[in-house]
Amino acid sequence: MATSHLPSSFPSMAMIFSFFLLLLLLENAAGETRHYTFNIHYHNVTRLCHTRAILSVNRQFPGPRLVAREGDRVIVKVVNHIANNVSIHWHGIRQLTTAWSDGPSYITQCPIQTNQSYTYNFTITGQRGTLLWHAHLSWLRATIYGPIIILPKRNESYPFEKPHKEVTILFGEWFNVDPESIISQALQTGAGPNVSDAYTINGLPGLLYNCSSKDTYKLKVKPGKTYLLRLINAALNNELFFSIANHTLTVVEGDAIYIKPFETDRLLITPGQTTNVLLKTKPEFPNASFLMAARPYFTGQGAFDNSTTVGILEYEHPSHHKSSKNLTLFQPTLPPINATGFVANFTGKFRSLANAKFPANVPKTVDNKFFFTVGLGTSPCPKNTTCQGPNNSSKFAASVNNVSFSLPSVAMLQAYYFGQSNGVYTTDFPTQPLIPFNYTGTAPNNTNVINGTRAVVLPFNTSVELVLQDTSILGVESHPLHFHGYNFFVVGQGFGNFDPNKDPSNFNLVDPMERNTAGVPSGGWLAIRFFADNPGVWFMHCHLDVHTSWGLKMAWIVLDGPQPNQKLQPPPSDLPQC
Ligand SMILES: *[C@@H]1O[C@H](CO)[C@@H](O)[C@H](O)[C@H]1NC(C)=O
Ligand SMILES: *[C@@H]1O[C@H](CO)[C@@H](O)[C@H](O)[C@H]1NC(C)=O
Ligand SMILES: *[C@@H]1O[C@H](CO)[C@@H](O)[C@H](O)[C@H]1NC(C)=O
Ligand SMILES: *[C@@H]1O[C@H](CO)[C@@H](O)[C@H](O)[C@H]1NC(C)=O
Ligand SMILES: *[C@@H]1O[C@H](CO)[C@@H](O)[C@H](O)[C@H]1NC(C)=O
Ligand SMILES: *[C@@H]1O[C@H](CO)[C@@H](O)[C@H](O)[C@H]1NC(C)=O
Ligand SMILES: *[C@@H]1O[C@H](CO)[C@@H](O)[C@H](O)[C@H]1NC(C)=O
Ligand SMILES: *[C@@H]1O[C@H](CO)[C@@H](O)[C@H](O)[C@H]1NC(C)=O
Ligand SMILES: *[C@@H]1O[C@H](CO)[C@@H](O)[C@H](O)[C@H]1NC(C)=O
Ligand SMILES: *[C@@H]1O[C@H](CO)[C@@H](O)[C@H](O)[C@H]1NC(C)=O
Ligand SMILES: *[C@@H]1O[C@H](CO)[C@@H](O)[C@H](O)[C@H]1NC(C)=O
Ligand SMILES: *[C@@H]1O[C@H](CO)[C@@H](O)[C@H](O)[C@H]1NC(C)=O
Ligand SMILES: [Cu+2]
Repeated sequence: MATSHLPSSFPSMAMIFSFFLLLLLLENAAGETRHYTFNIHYHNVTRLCHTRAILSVNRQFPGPRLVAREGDRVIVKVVNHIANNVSIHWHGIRQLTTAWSDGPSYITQCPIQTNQSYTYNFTITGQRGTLLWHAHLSWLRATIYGPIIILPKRNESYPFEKPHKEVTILFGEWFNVDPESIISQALQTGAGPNVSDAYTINGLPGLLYNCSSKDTYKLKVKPGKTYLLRLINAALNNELFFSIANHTLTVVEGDAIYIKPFETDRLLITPGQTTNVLLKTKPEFPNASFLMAARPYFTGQGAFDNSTTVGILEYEHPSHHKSSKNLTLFQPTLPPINATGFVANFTGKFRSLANAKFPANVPKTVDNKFFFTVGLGTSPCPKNTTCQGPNNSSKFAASVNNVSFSLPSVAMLQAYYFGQSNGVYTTDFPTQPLIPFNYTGTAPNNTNVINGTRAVVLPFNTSVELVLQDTSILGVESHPLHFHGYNFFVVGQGFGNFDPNKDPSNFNLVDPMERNTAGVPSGGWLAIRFFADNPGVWFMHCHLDVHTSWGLKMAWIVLDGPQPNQKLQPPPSDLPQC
């Protein structure tokens, strides 16, 4: 549907006028259609004095902004000009009845092969704020990512001060070598993969790295204004702390959900999460510039990229200031690398608005209860090969309820829709651990996972409670879990083992945070609730890609509802085949 405009010399015949007015109103309610083309190309990029032919969209790095209003239809034609298979995920978009456009390879679609294309087609319903898009096959999202900006409907405003300007800040991870070779080698040897060489802000590592001073992101601001920063963590394997020296931030939104605003000078953002913050600049031009910095929150055992990316918050100096060249540069203080207490406090501050306009539709009763352990484990080393995983005799693996998920060779959604699941997946995913143990105590002797492509089936519109429990099998670790096709409510979190008798009485069923990605606390648990109101096959996985590669992923199958608008739509004609 194209946008139409009423000409100023429109005839005054009342009937025709009201007819067109009605059309216009209907169109506003239904939204506009936004067309994009994403061409995936090789693109030479130099960072840290290393030039690499990265994979990117439209030869932009980070990729293009996808901008729409709530209620709009978005149509993105993705054309693959590279040797790899690829697919794109619109991370956080609900995809109500349009699971075919969700994007994870071998879950909702076969990948788009070389020289082929696929047109994603979805509407944005009941969401506004910041999200991201990224490749969803192997580690391709290391360079194939970009922002999704969903503006409020026309004539609607933000539930907070109108910003002077809006700025997108994407965090990423830069590798001097091809990330695909890193993960394929790691899966071969069973070892932990090599870590990244830098973190980036809008693709730029910043001046703390060698050979990088020119590649520093600069945000120029005016004094006495309010800026809306749309923060997006597109890093592959790391949760990040972020802070701007001498400035307090007001958090107003997370994962495209407005929240009760709160102030903080430091924040945490996990891969897959987005956070909108208001930055109020100082009332007068300061004789100083300020660094913004991001570096990891890390709770695991192995190696990690312990470096810091910085950008500069620079006040545009008024004419009577001759130069800003010699200004003092202030640095922010970030929490310690393993500041789990800070993280728990910080995540606890997020509360839904839960008002009449933006209600928190939390299930008060539960139809389906699940208890899933998440964490690392091992796979045995194949006969006559040597492995470099745990004890140098096994391979790293990861699992949910000890099932390490293997991707099928055809898309699960197609297999489901056409009734051909036989040999593709089974529906016997365990609803609780098969062998209970002290999840955060001494690890069991047998750390081996089992492999499988197993799903949970949910009847339409039933309510779900899921407790995600971290395990200490190879050391406790924080896991940012991401749900496709759904937002969920974080009704509780805690440390140690979840206690089904005691903990539910403390659940927040009034104004819990609603989001698509939430951290399972290191050595703790997270309780979430949602209504299974979106039919399809939906991936759930850790958003640290190394853990996803090791199998920390599973799938939910949500059945159709009785009404036509509660059923999975038929597949588009250009759906890629395997
Ligand atoms: C990228 O760099 C390589 C090696 O320098 C060169 O052969 C190739 O033509 C470049 N590709 C593009 C798209 O510029
Ligand atoms: C997108 O989907 C809508 C609803 O199914 C359909 O009417 C429209 O033709 C589709 N557009 C494209 C370009 O596929
Ligand atoms: C910035 O913060 C530092 C440390 O708290 C303080 O010493 C300095 O005066 C502040 N500078 C400005 C311009 O606010
Ligand atoms: C990470 O780097 C900082 C310096 O930037 C250092 O103080 C800290 O000990 C390092 N932590 C680890 C775990 O390597
Ligand atoms: C910057 O400071 C240095 C030393 O304080 C001085 O020599 C130089 O002239 C200054 N430059 C500018 C542009 O003010
Ligand atoms: C964080 O790391 C420090 C230094 O390695 C250690 O002393 C401390 O116990 C750790 N804190 C937590 C909460 O794990
Ligand atoms: C977390 O919050 C509690 C209660 O407000 C406080 O006592 C504790 O010091 C905080 N911990 C950290 C690490 O900030
Ligand atoms: C493994 O190695 C042994 C001894 O070198 C050999 O006898 C056996 O055939 C090998 N097995 C496989 C599966 O390659
Ligand atoms: C589990 O292990 C932890 C840590 O060793 C211990 O404190 C706790 O008491 C154990 N819980 C149970 C139920 O055995
Ligand atoms: C685990 O291994 C330890 C040390 O080898 C042994 O003492 C213990 O009995 C084993 N536990 C089980 C449950 O097999
Ligand atoms: C599970 O899959 C991994 C990776 O594909 C493989 O190395 C391992 O041998 C498999 N384990 C079993 C028990 O089949
Ligand atoms: C691309 O995907 C197809 C379909 O799953 C598969 O047969 C093929 O091997 C893949 N190609 C590459 C280069 O991975
Ligand atoms: Cu994880």
